[in-house]
Amino acid sequence: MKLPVFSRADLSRGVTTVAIVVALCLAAVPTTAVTREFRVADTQNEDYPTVQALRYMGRLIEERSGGRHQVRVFHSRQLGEEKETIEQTRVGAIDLNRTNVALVGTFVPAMNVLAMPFLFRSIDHLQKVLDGPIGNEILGSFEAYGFVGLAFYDSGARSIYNSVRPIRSIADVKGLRLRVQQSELMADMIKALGAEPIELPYGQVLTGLATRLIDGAENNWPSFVTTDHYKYAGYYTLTEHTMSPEVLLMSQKAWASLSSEDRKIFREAAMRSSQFMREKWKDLEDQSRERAKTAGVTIVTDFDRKPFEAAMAAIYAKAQRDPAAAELIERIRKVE
Ligand code: GTR
Repeated sequence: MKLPVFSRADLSRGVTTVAIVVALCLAAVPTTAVTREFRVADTQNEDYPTVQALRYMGRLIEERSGGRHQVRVFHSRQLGEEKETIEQTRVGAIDLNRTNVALVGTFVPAMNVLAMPFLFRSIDHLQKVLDGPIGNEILGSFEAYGFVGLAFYDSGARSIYNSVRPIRSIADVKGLRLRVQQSELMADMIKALGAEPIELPYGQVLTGLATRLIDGAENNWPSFVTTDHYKYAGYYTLTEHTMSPEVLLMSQKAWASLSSEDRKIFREAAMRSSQFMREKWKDLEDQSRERAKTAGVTIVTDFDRKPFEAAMAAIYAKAQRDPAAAELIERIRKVE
C-alpha cells in the first residue's frame, strides 16, 4: 500500500484551511459566556400562574442574553414531586425551582417563619414584607443552605376543605384526616387544631380524596380548584390559617456558571416575573372561587376564628425557641 505524499505547499495550504475553519467557529461562539438551557421545576399545571410567570421569565432571559440562555419549564411534576425536586436543586441536578416556602422550611429554617399561622394580617401585609428589606434578607439567607433565592410569588391564603362536614368551629376539625404538605410545621399546625395530619405529595392528594384515604386538605382557591379537589371535598372554610408564599430558587451550581452580567439578567427577570404573576393571581383566585361556588361547594365564612388562633400558641412557643426566628416574627408583625 502506497502512502500519500504531501508537498510542503500542500501542507501549508492545509494548515491555512484549518486555521480559517477554527477562526470561523470561534467567531460563531460569543465570548461572554457559554450558551445553555436551564431547567426549572414546578409542581403546578401548565396553565397555573406560577408556570406562566416562569415562562415569562424565560422569555426575558432569552431576549436579554441575546439568545445565549434558555429556560425550559417542566410543570405538572414532570421532574418529580416538590420535595424531591428541592433536593435535586440543592445538588445542582435541577437548575431552578418554584416551590412553596413550607417545603423549603425543612432545609432553610427562616422559610418556616413565612409559613407561620395567622402571622400576616392581610395579603397587603404579606406583600409589604416580601417586597421590603425583610423579603430581600430572607432571599439572601438561602446561600448558606445551597440555594440562591431569586424572587417570591404570591400564593394567597390557605384554608381547610373536606368531604365530611362544614367546619364552623374548632370542634368540627377534630378527628378529620387532613392532608398536609411534607412539612413538620404544617403537620404540627393541623395537629394543634385537633385533626390528624397526613403528609402527602401534592400529586397524590386527588387520589387520596377519591379513595377516602384522607377527608380533606388545605390550600388556596386556585390549587383547590385547578386540581379538581373541589369535586371531592365539598366544604371549604375560610380559615386562612397561613399565607405561605411561593419562592423561586436557583441551584448554586447553576448560579456559579453565570457571569456577573448574566446574574443580573436572571435576578431582574425573576423580579419582573413576580409582578407578572401577581397580576394573573387575583383573577384566578376570583375565577376559582366562582367555579367552586357554581359546582355547589359550601363556603363557610362565618365561623369562630379566635379558638383557631389560640390553638397556635404551642406552634409559636416552639418556633420562638430559635432567637433568630423569634426576632423575625417580631419584625414581621411590626411592618405596617
Ligand atoms: C400549592 C403550591 C404548591 C404545593 C401545593 C401543596 O399552593 O403552589 O407548590 O406546595 O400547594 O399543597 O402541595
